[in-house]
Amino acid sequence: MLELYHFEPGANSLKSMLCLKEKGIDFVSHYVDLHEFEQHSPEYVKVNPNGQVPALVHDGAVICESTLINEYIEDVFPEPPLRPADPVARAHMRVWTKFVDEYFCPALSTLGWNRIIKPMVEHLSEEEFEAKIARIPLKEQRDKWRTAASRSFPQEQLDDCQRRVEVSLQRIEKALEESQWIAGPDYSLADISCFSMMAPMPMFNDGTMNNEKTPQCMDWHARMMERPAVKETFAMSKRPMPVLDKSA
Ligand SMILES: N[C@@H](CCC(=O)N[C@@H](CS)C(=O)NCC(=O)O)C(=O)O
Repeated sequence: MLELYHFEPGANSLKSMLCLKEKGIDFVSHYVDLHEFEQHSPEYVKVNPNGQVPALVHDGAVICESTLINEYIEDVFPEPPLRPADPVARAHMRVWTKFVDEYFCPALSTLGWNRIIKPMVEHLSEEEFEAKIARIPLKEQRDKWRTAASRSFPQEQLDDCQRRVEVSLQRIEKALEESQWIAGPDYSLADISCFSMMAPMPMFNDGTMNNEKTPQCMDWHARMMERPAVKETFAMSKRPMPVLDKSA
């Protein structure tokens, strides 16, 4: 049996949901509501000791880390292939997924947290907030929650994150000028990783991703949105997109 613990089809949850859907694999969906802090519940921390989504459980074996979940899914369910067969092309594809995990996603995440977390926690009393923080297993995450809740990321750090997002988009734009999909002629886990970060970006309307600045990304995004697996994954959404506070 295959079970996926995930939140909305966005970011790292989207990455693994999309991989399963592309392969047509049935899975038991466990919705972990980040707005209710369910990822930090003692029951969920037993599944993923980092207190983060997604997590895959296959016949009792737990796999964490979205990119590694996708590699595992590909190993166990190789059809249809989402990795190039050629070892060099496969290595290049993995450079993309590593780039997303280490460079693109952390920058985007800091910008997102700066906007989203404060409205999520401001109804809590100080005691309630502290009780939520105390359940977070990783110190780094406790620190990030506190900083985001008080919107105290230094402006310099936010500017640098925005710069990194733009560098990421330019790099993806260039790749798409050279081939139909991000890691070459075939659709792969590289497209899934990048799209998981970029899916809502055209809607932000903040000048980062649009027809003038990133036409290839926009064309690729439209092609992604037409994929049946993408449509099925978004149909699993339970909440409307959070309203972004553009002033933050
Ligand atoms: N490296 C991890 C990152 C997972 C991650 O950051 N998940 C976010 C959602 S996209 C999360 O659970 N955030 C809630 C929290 O940290 O409290 C992966 O790729 O799976």
